[in-house]
Amino acid sequence: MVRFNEYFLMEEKDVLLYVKNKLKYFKQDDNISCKEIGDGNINYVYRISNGKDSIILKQAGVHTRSNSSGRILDMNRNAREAQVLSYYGDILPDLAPKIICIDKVMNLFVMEDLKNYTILRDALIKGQIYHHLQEQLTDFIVESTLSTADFFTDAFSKKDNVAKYINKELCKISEELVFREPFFNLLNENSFSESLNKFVEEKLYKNKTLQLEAAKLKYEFMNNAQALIHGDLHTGSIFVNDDYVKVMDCEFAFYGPIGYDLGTIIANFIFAYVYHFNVTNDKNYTSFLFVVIDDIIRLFKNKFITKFIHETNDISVKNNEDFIEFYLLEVLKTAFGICGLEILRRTTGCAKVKEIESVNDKETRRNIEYILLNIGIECITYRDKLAEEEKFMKFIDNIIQKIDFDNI
Ligand code: SR1
Ligand code: MG
Repeated sequence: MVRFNEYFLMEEKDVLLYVKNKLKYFKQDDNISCKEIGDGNINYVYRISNGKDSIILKQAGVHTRSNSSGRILDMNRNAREAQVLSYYGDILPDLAPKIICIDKVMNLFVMEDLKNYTILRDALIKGQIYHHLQEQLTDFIVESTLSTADFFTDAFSKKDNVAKYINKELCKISEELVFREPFFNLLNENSFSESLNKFVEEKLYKNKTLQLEAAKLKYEFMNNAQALIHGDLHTGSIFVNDDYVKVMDCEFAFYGPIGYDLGTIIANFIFAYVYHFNVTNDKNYTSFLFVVIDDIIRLFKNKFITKFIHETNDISVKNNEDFIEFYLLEVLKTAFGICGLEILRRTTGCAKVKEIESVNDKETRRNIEYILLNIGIECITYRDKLAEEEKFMKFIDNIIQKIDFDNI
């Protein structure tokens, strides 16, 4: 009999045995079924159900699931992800799934099944309206990051945690896919509409000025161990229903710049915005997204300042408004730069988004890509200015309005 005391990559039948004999979550005589439901690039995700109740099991494989580059990844990433999710659950119980078990031998964890939730990316593509997105997402980013940062934790535990959450392989993926590939295509996995070849060649592959800015942002990503960040906070990592968002998929978590999470989420709302602008042309929905994105930035700033004022006890910075303003500004500069990079890498690179991939009409898809590339470049270029100003979405609309498709 398999005892699950030595790691192997499970199939559905093994997961059934694991849940029956090892986890003992369901009653012995329950008729349970198991289905692999993962659509991510990295891990294997199973739903196990007795027809009434169900749970989710996530197991790490030795390799990534997708990409011809076939990376070998550290197996500890599974336990690290479960620990980060547990941390999210401790500080924000409504905004993270409950962890049921962590198995460091089988490199898996089991969590609650968010049955009546939808993936946020799919919900936004369908044009669903939720009124809690901006409040809950900013609660999540501000609370989950700042609570682990300097001035909020004691000096020893911050440094111990920086070491504990070192995440070499997953950070390397981001260093390559987010910061390098849009400009150098070393993996030769970039793809986009053919008519954009000249534009990408000139504005990305040969653009030394933009490459310098991307290098500065990469350096910040590699060296600024500011706080525990999610590291891949896109709308496919978030579940949603009428009451809550639930943040998942934090295998990329490590101590990095806070602006990385904020910038990634803004970029992924921009994908939905540009998609609706070009595909459904639903003005009501683009207005909704316009407000959500500007609110995310506004609420992030307010909550960040409030938490800093009320919750730090470090005499060096407490009540020092100039310092708080300086810190927030640095976070925002990074966020707008990362927003631009996330847009560029998902438009040109191997890890695409449904807002582009699902568009079959060639001209519409080309237009979406062209708009996104322009937005990405401008966000990186003008990130310092954007950090100081309000009205980010007005800036985005100006870019869209200026675009001349005849110039491609
Ligand atoms: C090889 S992994 C590709 C991408 O999928 C993940 O969700 C991350 O965004 C990563 O960059
Ligand atoms: Mg993921």
